[in-house]
Amino acid sequence: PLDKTTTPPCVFKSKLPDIPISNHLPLHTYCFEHLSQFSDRPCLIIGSTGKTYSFAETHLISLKIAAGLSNLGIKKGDCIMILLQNCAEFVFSFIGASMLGAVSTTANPFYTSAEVFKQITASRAKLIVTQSQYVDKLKDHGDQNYPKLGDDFVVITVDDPPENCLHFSVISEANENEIPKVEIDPDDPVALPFSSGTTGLPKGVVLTHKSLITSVAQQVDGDNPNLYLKPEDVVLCVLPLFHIFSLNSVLLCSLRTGSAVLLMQKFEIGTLLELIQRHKVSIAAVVPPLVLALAKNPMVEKFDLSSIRVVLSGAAPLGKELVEALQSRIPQAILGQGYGMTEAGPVLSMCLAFAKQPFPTKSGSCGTVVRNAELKVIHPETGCSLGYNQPGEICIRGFQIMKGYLNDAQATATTIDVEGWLHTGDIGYVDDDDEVYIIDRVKELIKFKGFQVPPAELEALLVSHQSIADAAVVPQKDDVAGEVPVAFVVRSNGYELTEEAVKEFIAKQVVFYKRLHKVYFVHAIPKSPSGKILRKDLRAKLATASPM
Ligand code: 4UV
Repeated sequence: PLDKTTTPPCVFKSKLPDIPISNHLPLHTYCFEHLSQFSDRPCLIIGSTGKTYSFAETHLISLKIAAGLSNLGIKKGDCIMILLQNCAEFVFSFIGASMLGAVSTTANPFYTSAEVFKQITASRAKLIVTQSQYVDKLKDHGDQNYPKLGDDFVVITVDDPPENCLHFSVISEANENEIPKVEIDPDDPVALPFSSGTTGLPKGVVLTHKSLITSVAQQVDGDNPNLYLKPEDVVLCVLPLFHIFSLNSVLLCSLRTGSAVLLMQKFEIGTLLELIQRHKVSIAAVVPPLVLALAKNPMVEKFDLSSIRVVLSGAAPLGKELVEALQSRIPQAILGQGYGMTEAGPVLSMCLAFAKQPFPTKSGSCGTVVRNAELKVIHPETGCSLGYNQPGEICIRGFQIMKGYLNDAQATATTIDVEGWLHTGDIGYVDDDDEVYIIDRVKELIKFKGFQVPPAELEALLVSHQSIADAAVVPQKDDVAGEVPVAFVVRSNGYELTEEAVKEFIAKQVVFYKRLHKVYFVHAIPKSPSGKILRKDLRAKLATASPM
């Protein structure tokens, strides 16, 4: 290996030139900067009803929300939680909070009560926007340590409010002229998604106005945008907005470019195909399991998908064969990938075939590093920067990356080094054509259909069981989900414990995609001298026929 101290880093850049980026603005001002050019065009289309909100309406309702949130005592710097499936109220709440200088933390409404409370506690959310069916999860059920509905946070529901909750109209019908004047600094936080990053438990990822504007601009701004979106485009929003992929690359990018966002609450293949055909969806942001469905499901043949011009897949590795299978069904479309990580703001690289003046690209690549950013690949052990075609850990630098983890200076310092490089925990390389390929992950993270499954969270739950002495959770390859979590468990002496009992113990406490798919009982968990679980050894064991 090269000597890090004497070798200058090999830095990869986009093939697109850097551009000036208006990242001194507040996020909402930037997103709606060109509003007057398309104010009457559709901004949000509700898939289930066909109801449409124009850009002017979306902007006005968001202003009202800002005033309404302020009336309820939300101030600059406060945090609200959005606990919703995709819907117009999600968008209004996020933008409204931004207009007040407040921060939105987004969470999966399918989370268990314990999972939601961890995030409410960590983010200190003062107000939660949700649906009545999830309100039960927001009750403390006798746990003294939990923040209290009513005392510590207000709950607003988008449908009929249960007892002690308010209806969304309380904020959406406020007077937009009553928004207090706020000064927003580009370095103020605006979004707080949670991610476990390279190690440990989920942590709040502080994304500022500057970071999100930079990321959106890297994708859709400039004379030759990397991701060319037009006001005539209809962008599919079936991926959940509580995840940064959909929030950033679907919603915020579309608001900026004047494209319509077609909101779908959940994925169901028949409904999806019908909506693509009816609304002439032109841009589809997807994850690999959705590519699988579109490529293989026989129903696809019955629908007209000729409107699709771009399919952007991300959040997990996408196989070449799958790309070819889908390409044969939608020959007119450009299929490519984006590579993102919540902490990276999130986009690191994007397919250059999506550009206004496209570049030739190869299937299997995750695109080229976005403009106005630097990417390097380092040797995982020595930290030396590597050249073309040499695999190593991918690092990224630029104004788009997170400010840091919320209240966790130590985790921040291990992820962003003193020179400002964010270390992804992904292993990949850059080929001769500047295309990025991800081939492995050195971090703990497991990805089930693109959803994060943090092993540390499941391990903590496992060892809280009285019959479990030690445990480790690692990914196992799966054809449909990509990866599924499986556990190695050491029973406490003298206790009978079945695989079913362990699975059930976990299933009760976590959202569906964190459930264990297999439990292997072992005598000890392999650890390094410093006590770190040797995950590589366990993954290697899994790859053999009998992991025991
Ligand atoms: O933190 P996270 O859940 O974040 C994401 C974000 C993904 C994207 C993708 C395209 C976009 O345009 C966008 O805005 C956001 O997934 O998980 C981060 C980890 O997921 C893996 C990789 O291990 C990241 O560190 N991952 C993400 N994209 C890809 C991927 C990909 N295209 N190929 C392989 N792995």
